[in-house]
Amino acid sequence: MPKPKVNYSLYLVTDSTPAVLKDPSQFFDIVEKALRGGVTLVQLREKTADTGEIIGIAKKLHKLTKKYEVPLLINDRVDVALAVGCEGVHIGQDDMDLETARELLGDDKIIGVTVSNVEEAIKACEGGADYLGIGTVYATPTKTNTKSIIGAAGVREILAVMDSAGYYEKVNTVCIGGLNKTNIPRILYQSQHFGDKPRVLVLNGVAVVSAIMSADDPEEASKELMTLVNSSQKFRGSSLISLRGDRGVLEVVGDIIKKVHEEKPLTHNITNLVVQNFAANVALAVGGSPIMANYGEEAADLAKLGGSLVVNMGTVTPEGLLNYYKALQAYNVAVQPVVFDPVGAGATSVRREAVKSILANGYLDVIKGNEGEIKTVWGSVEQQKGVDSRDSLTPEDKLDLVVKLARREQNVVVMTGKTDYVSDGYWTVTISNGHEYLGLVTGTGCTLGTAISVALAAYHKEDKLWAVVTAMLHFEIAAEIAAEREDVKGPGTFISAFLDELYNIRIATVNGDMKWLERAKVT
Ligand code: 3NM
Ligand code: MG
Repeated sequence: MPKPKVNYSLYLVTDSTPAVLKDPSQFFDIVEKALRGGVTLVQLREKTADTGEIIGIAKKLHKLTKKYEVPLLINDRVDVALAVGCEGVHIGQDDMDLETARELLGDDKIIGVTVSNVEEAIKACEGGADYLGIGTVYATPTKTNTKSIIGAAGVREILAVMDSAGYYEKVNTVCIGGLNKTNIPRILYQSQHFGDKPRVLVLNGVAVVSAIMSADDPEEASKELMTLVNSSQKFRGSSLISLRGDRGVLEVVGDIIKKVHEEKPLTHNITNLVVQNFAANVALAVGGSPIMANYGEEAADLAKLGGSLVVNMGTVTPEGLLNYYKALQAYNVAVQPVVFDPVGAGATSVRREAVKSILANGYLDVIKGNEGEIKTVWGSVEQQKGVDSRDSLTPEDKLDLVVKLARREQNVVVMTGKTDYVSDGYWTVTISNGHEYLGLVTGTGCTLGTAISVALAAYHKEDKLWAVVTAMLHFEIAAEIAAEREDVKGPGTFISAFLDELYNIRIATVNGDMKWLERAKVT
């Protein structure tokens, strides 16, 4: 019999201890709901029951998993797997050794091995493991005797070494430990390893216990997790940008603005009270449809409307933070883009902590900030003066920082300043447009985030980087044209002229007039 083909995307590991499974009578019901919700692999992990009892449970479970054509593996107990005739086993470092397990089970069974470091990983690969369960990624109450918490960096290191040793293509990988809908997008992005070759190494899936076993609705929970797994591995950086220098690429700017104009995409802003009105006006002028809704509970409904989210922490509060998390998760689940504006990130310890928890709570498609803010998001501890920007890095260092951060976060990072630096971790763009009046009017940085979110809503599936660059050119060139107008005498008259020119650029572009783009100072 050939080895069953396994889809490792969403791997349910069962647990019937009271801390995880509130009502033991629900055990099979929960697993069946999870199967209906789309889990692709099931492991029976039963650490306390007697052998006879485990075999009984395993037989019943195998009937169920077969109905959904999902393989069943048994934790640790090769004897139980043999008695039941299921598809394989999962063994920990303290369980039966791989060689013996393989001898007993034969080549047509699946054997997975728990590994938490490079040595264990290579040993398991050499021993013929079918997949590695890499963990413990994050601390979890489900397993308290974990050896080490390895985080995304630990997973990445294992993938890298598997690749150099020639096992990346042969042995599958899932990660485990503390995973749930708040961190699955993040771990899947961050565990990616960029090889020297233009290739990204990724996990085959994620394994969870409590995120499904303890869920109020295991079917819905499984569906959500599956959506996150499927949507989280698609970011491969910009494709269009490789044509840079070619006029054809600048034409894409026109396409994106036209698409915005036609679709009028929703931009949901959770933003600070200083800029709400101005940001809504900018969104309208560039062709978006703004909703300034700060209550996180509304996000699940709004996220289904195909728009984007701006999380702007300009006036952060404890309650506000919870709203950010809720909204962020809702947009991640709906696979709609999120722009994070870490306003004043380095100004206070509260904001520095807020940045960390926002990063840990979901995937951010774009992070936009000034130099100080981007440094803080990267993790540099440096006191920022209020929300103002400070220029201290050299252009090379700025570029280096946005590339590093974009690689770490697997997203697009924008560092604004007199020259703006943009990167998706592969490609970089610098933009030197704009006008000093932008610095004399409150909220222009924040509203740039909103403008980006509009272009992103329309074009994130095609090319996130280019959507961001388009919004920035539109925004900054409008500022230049406005500032040069004769009726503009200073920051006050600038505001209304700026809104006019945002609108004028859009209408001109829709009518095929792209003269404004000749001002683009892009490298
Ligand atoms: N193995 P939850 S962590 C079964 O690190 C198991 O090898 C781990 O539970 C390992 O998804 C773990 O509820 C428990 O955090 C994972
Ligand atoms: Mg384990």
